[in-house]
Amino acid sequence: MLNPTLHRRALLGGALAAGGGAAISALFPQWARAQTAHLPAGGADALTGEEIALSIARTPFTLGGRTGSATTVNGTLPGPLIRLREGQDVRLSVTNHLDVDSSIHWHGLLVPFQMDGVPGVTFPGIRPNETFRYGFPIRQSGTYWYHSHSGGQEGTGLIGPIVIDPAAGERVHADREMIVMLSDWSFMTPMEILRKLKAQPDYFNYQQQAWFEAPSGKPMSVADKLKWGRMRMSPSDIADVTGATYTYLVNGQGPDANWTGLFRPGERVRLRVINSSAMTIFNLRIPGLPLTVVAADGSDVKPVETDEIQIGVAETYDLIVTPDDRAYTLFAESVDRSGYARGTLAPRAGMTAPIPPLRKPPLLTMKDMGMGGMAGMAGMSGMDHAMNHGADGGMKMHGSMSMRDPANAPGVALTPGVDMIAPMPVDRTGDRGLGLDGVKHRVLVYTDLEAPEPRHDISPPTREIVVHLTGNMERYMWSFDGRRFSEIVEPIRLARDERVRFKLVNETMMTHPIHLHGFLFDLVNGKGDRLPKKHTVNVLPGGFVAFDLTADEPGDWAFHCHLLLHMMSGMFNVVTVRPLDGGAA
Ligand SMILES: [Cu+2]
Repeated sequence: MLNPTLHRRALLGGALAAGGGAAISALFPQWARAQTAHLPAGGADALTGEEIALSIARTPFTLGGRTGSATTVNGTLPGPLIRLREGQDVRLSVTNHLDVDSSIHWHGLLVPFQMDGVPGVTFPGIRPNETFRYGFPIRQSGTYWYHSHSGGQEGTGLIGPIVIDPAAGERVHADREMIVMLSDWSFMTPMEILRKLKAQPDYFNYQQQAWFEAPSGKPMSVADKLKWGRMRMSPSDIADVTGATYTYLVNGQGPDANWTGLFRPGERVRLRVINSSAMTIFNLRIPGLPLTVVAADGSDVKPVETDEIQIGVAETYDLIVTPDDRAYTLFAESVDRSGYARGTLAPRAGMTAPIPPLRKPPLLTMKDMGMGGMAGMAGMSGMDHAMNHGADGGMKMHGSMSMRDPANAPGVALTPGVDMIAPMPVDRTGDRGLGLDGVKHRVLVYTDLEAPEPRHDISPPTREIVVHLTGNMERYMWSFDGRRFSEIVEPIRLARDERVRFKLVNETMMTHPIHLHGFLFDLVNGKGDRLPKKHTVNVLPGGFVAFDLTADEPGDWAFHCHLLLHMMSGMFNVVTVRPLDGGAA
C-alpha cells in the first residue's frame, strides 16, 4: 500500500510557463507557474531543509491590467512552497520589511504554542525590520499552508503552501502532483471592505435582485420583500463579499490567465487543493473527471470518489484524478455564484476546455434558518410551503419557533450582536453545502470522510463544550456566544490531557469555517473508530457540528472563524490548555 513512487523533483511543475505565461512568470514562484511535462527539475525553488528564510514585503501585483500592492513572501503571491519531511526539524527566520507589524501562522501544523504565530495570543508579532525565528519538529505529513495573522495581511496576499512528505512514503500512488491554491483578490484592502460592510451589509451583493427573482424567474412581490425585511434576514447572507470586488485566483492567476497544469494522458495526478481565500467558500469541480478524495486537511482518508466539493476557507483536500488525452477545466465557483476561479488541466500547453456557466445563486432553505428539526413534523406542511416562498408565515406561530428565543440557546448573551437564534438546529455533517442540494452529480459531504485505518487514539469525551456561532448581519458583528473577542471574553479552559467534545451550533444563516489552532481534531461524523482528523470545519447555517479532541497540546490556541472579516469583527476566542510543561499553571 505504501508506495513512495513520487519523485517530486521530476514531477512537481516545470521551469517554464506554458502558453503566454512567460510575461507573468517572474511574479510567481515556480510551483505556481503553469506546469509542463517536458522539463525536469520543476519547482526547484521550493524551500526545503532545516533552515528557511522568509521575507515579508510590499510588492506590486498586477491583475487584469491593473496594478495594486500586495503583501508578499519572498516577493511572490502566493508565497514560496515550503516542502518538508515528517520527522525533520525546521527553523524559519521571518523578516518583516513592512512598516507595520507582521506574523506568519503555520495553518494546521502541530507546533509548540510559542511558534504558532498569532500576535497577542502566542507572541507579540514581528515588528518592522525585525526577524522572528520559528523552530519546531515536523510531526505530521500532508498538505497545509501558511498565512499572516496580522491585520488583514492574509487578504492582501500573504499566503503560501506547505507540503510535508510522509516519512513512510505516500499511502496512495501518484505519478504527478500539482498544487491548486485558491484565493480571492481585491484592489480594495480588507479594512476598506470591512468599513463598507459595516456601513451597508449588502454593499457587495449586486445579485440581490436576481436572488429575489429566483427560482421561478418572477420578481418577489413587494409584500414578500417586506416580510423578509421584517424578519431582518438578508439574502446577502450567502456571501458578504462577492465577485463584485473579488477576482478569484488559481495559484495567483485570474480566470483569464488560465493557469494550466500539464500531464501525460493516463497519469494519476494528485491535486493538492488549498482554499487560502480571505472570504470565499468555493464549489470545486472538474467537469468530466471524477475526483478521488485521499486526504482532508492534511490527513489521509479512505479514498472516496465524488464529482464536486464545497471547500471552506482554510480547508485542504488532496484529490487523485486520471485525465485522458484532452483538456479539462478546473472550476471553482464561489458559493454565492458571483464569480469563479478557473484553471486548466491539459496534456499540451495552450489547450482549453469549455467553461461551465455560473449556476443560479442558491436559495436558503428551512434548514439554513435553523428549522431543520421541523422537517417531517406533522402539521407543518403549511409552514413548509410558506418558507419555500420566502415568506414569514409560521415563523411567529409558536414561542419556540421564534428566531430570537433565548430559551433555544442558553449560554448565549442576547446582545445587540445577536440578531438570530436558530429555533431547531440539526446535525448537518451529512448535508451537502449551501446550494448543492439539487445538484445531480455526487457531492462530497463530511460523513463521506473516514480514516483509512481504525484509530486507537479515539476515546469518548468526558465533557461537552457548546459554542454558539452568532452574529448580527445588519451591524456586521460576529461573535461566539453573543460576545465579541474585543469584549473581554473568558478563554475556553481545558485541563491538560482531558478529552473534550466541542459542539458548534450555527445560529446564523451563513456557513462559518471554524478553525482551532494547535490540534487536529476528530470530526464526529458517525465513523466510530475511523473519525477523520481535521483542523477546520464548515458549520452550515442553522446546523451543528461536533468534534472531539484530547487536550494534549499545552498553551494558548486561537479559535476562530476563518472568514477573515468575521474573525476581525469578533468571531474569535482563545482555547487555553493548562498546565504547561514544567508544571507552570
Ligand atoms: Cu464566520
